[in-house]
Amino acid sequence: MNGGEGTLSLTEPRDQLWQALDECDEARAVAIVRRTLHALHALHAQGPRQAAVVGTSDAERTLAAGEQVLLELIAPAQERLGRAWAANDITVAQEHAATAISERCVAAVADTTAHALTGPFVGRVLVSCVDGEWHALPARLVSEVLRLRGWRVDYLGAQVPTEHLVAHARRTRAQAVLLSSSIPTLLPGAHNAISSCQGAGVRVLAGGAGFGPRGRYARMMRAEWAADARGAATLLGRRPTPPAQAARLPDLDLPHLGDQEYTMVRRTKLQLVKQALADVEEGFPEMRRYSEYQWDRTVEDIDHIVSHLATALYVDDPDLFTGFTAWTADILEARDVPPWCLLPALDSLLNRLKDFPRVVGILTAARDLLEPHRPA
Ligand code: B12
Repeated sequence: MNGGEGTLSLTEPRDQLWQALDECDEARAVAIVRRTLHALHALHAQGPRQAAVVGTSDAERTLAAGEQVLLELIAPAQERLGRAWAANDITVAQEHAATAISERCVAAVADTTAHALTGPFVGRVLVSCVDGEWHALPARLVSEVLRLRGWRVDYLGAQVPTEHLVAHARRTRAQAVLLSSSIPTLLPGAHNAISSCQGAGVRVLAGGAGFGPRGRYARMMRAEWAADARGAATLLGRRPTPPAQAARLPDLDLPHLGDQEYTMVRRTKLQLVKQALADVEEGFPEMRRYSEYQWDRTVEDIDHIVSHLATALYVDDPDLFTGFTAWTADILEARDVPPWCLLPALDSLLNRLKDFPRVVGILTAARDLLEPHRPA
């Protein structure tokens, strides 16, 4: 495990943790986490170079080791889980079981480090997922790291309705709300949460993959953004930029919404999904023999396509949709479904929405990506 020069290579514990998750072995996973935490703590005690990085007291070394285990051992295991699911190497049930074990691992870090948290709180913040967001573990990791850094954290968990978030922020006089989102289709709701919190005078920091590469969409929505919990801790230590503003309508931040293309797609989503389903069925008569399960998945896929189209319009970024199309193509291919089968759904939407220039641009870019996959 010793990586030389007073550092600890986490490669081995990462592989061991992955094995334990893969075998649904909760006790072993928790033992690996505790063992790694103790090993890091012991290593941090070794020399002046380490002390310069993590602090001098035993408590500081415990907190630094805890943070490292959260972000450099448990988080990468979850990322690997995502890659394994996407590649169809594990089932949804295995992914659920592994995530539940990871939650226990996070709790073990909290228990093991609790004695080292002695000082007064630096301040109080809320950490919450946006409405509709089920990915609670990323927010949990952020919460635990901030706790280790001395913050009092109200962790609100998954899918928190905006009005309740704002009310809790007001009631607790939180210094900031940290919003987490992993999937981009929730961006319009996230924008509402950001502007509502800011309207109530509360600072907002956003994070998670849903806010786009380097937090592109968070910045559009005038939230501060950090790549991870360490970045969030650094930002919280600085004065807020930009200062909190009054609640505002979305098109103040996103003037392109004035063309109504987003509103139109959002409002007619149900009809668009229904029509696309009928068009796809016409192109693929074998769909009539689909089981109820296959049928439901197809409806879900088309619903996803329309939601991503609407979101790409919302943030005026065709890359959001092409990125989603490439991701879906990979997911389908890993399950032996040809990616070009997405084309009839895109064509149906193109046909129905041909008078909307931004829609046409977005769908055409996605079609261009899939066209080479179509059999000759
Ligand atoms: C576990 C999991 C689930 C679980 C979540 C359970 C739970 N308790 O969290 C369940 C089964 C519910 C789930 C559902 C879905 N999931 Co899922 N899921 C995952 C998985 C495997 C792990 C999530 C995780 O724990 N990540 C671990 C942390 C470390 O990663 P992180 O998100 O990058 O967070 C770090 C930073 O981004 C940052 N950060 C995060 N939030 C914040 C906030 C602030 C303020 C700051 C500063 C920083 C910050 O700090 C974190 C710690 O370092 C991911 C794969 C992945 N790569 O994340 C897929 C993944 C996120 N899921 C995905 C999908 C598609 C879905 C579903 C749509 C599937 C479906 N068809 O139903 C649904 C969506 C449900 C919903 N409405 O939210 C896709 C998203 C792809 C995309 N671009 O949209 C992913 C990437 C899988 C993949 N490989 O494709 N999922």
